[in-house]
Amino acid sequence: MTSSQFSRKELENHMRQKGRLPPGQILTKRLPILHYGSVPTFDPASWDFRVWGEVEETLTFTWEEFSRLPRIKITLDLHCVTGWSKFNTAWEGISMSTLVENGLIKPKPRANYVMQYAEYDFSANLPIDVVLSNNFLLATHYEGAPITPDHGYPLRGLVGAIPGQKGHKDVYLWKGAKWLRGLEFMKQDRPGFWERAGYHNEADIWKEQRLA
Ligand SMILES: Nc1nc2c(c(=O)[nH]1)N[C@H]1C(S)=C(S)[C@@H](COP(=O)(O)O)O[C@H]1N2
Ligand SMILES: [Mo]
Repeated sequence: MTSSQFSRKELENHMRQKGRLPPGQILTKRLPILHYGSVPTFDPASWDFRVWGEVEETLTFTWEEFSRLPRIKITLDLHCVTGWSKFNTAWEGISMSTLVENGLIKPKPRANYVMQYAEYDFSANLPIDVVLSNNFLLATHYEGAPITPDHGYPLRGLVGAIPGQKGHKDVYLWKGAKWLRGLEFMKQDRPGFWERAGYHNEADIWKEQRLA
């Protein structure tokens, strides 16, 4: 099914039958823009990406260094806590599990959680196993082009459901930080921006863990 030939409702029923529509969600054809605050500007000369906390080595990447990291392509179903789901979205970016497998990032054994930090003090926390699974990406491209400023250019944390695959921990979209600037590996969990504002810490889409 391509989304142009069918009505929104037909596509939604199809996804429900396939078991891909989580409880309480409706299908949307376009990708909404949602965030707190304003859209930051990107300056490649001053931009950096930091990795710190429970890691063997603290790292700082320039934009030039970061752009040279190997990228992969993945397709994800995105589910927003406000009730919309956008299916089959195509992304490109850096896989955290690849960076760890390559030994570029070396989490300590006691690293259990990861905090994403973005521009303007936005943050989002996740268990390390979610960050290292196939449904989490440090995304640079959406639908074949660099992510637009509204959606997180030049880099965002992104988490979604892999179409037709259960068994990953699937969480709402707020668990991926747009305009991402760093990752802190942590022994103990801490709430991020929306989690402190009352959203559910775990955010499992199949259990409808929206608010705490
Ligand atoms: N930096 C930052 N990232 C953020 C947010 C935010 O407020 N600031 N909001 C989150 C929420 S609540 C959602 S639903 C998604 C929306 O992503 P989109 O605008 O690309 O659809 O971004 C997430 N990442
Ligand atoms: Mo959201």
